[in-house]
Amino acid sequence: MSQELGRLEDLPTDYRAALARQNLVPLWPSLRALLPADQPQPRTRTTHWSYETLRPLLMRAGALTPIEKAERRVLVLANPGHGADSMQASAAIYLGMQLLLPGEWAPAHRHTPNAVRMIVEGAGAYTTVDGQRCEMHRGDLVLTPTGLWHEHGHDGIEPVIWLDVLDLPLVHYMEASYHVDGERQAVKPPRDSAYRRPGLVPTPAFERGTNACPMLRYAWSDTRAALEALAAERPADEALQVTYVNPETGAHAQNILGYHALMLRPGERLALPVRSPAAVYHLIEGAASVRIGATEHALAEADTCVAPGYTPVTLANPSPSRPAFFFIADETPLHEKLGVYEQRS
Ligand code: GTQ
Repeated sequence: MSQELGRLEDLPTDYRAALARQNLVPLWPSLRALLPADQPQPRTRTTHWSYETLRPLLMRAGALTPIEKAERRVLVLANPGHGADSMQASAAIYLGMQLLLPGEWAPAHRHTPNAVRMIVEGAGAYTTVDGQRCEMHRGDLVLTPTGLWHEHGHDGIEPVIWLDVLDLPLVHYMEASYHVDGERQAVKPPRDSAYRRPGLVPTPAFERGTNACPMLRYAWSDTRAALEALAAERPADEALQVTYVNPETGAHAQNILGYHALMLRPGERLALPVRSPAAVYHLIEGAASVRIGATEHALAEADTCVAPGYTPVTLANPSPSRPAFFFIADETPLHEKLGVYEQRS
């Protein structure tokens, strides 16, 4: 049992004032909050954003605010545990739902935080990343890694909506977040085709490349096919998950946040191990329930929820006939690099 420690109020006011004048703070009144017993006390709260509720509000933003006045027309999914102003889904994860209307253009910029987009609905939009034109189809994952120019365009006839996932809260906390505006990019010929043949990487001059971001677009048709293939081959008690990796290194596709796709067979229930990183569950296809700690959330297609770290999560697919597909974003690479990654079950 840990000892009750002295409180700030126990100290004489003149002493507290003298400390404050010298920019000094006593540790002991805050020690337990800084280092809670046995496990962290996350500010991140389990939160569920319903797409059905969010979508009309985002469409209204389309009518209220022209793209020129927004640059990026985004409604941020702000976790109430962190407060609306901090624009955080978790300690390290930012989530935003972005709308681009036909003919609109979100101008080129680059910034220090890494971003990915998970396309939710619509067709005809594209993101140009470092001169590479990445088409956006539902379920595709498009990477805009740190420092690379990116802009969004739309040649189609219906609204396009995607989920932005950024490591912005962490990069901002580190006082390393900034952006630079740029000119419209010239589109260059594709240079990632070789990486689309699994098990092969280009080795010009008989050496492995050092291409930090060899793949910028992961097509949903490929990801879904990979999961279906796993489902056909693996025993029924094996979880069906793939991780988006850098094909040069096999490491996570980005340095800070990890990205995965998970399939639940019809009727499947999957209890995930309790782990230190917070995680975001976005339902690409089907229906599912997500139990996070003591609360259960019924997710419809395109719904998104976040679970704090150190919290048990159980996913279930209530449908007897249809599979369910999740996109998962988590803080695993960050926890691993920092040496604080933990799994408890
Ligand atoms: O599309 O470049 O949700 O720069 C937040 C910041 C999207 C983007 C966001 C961004 C973008």
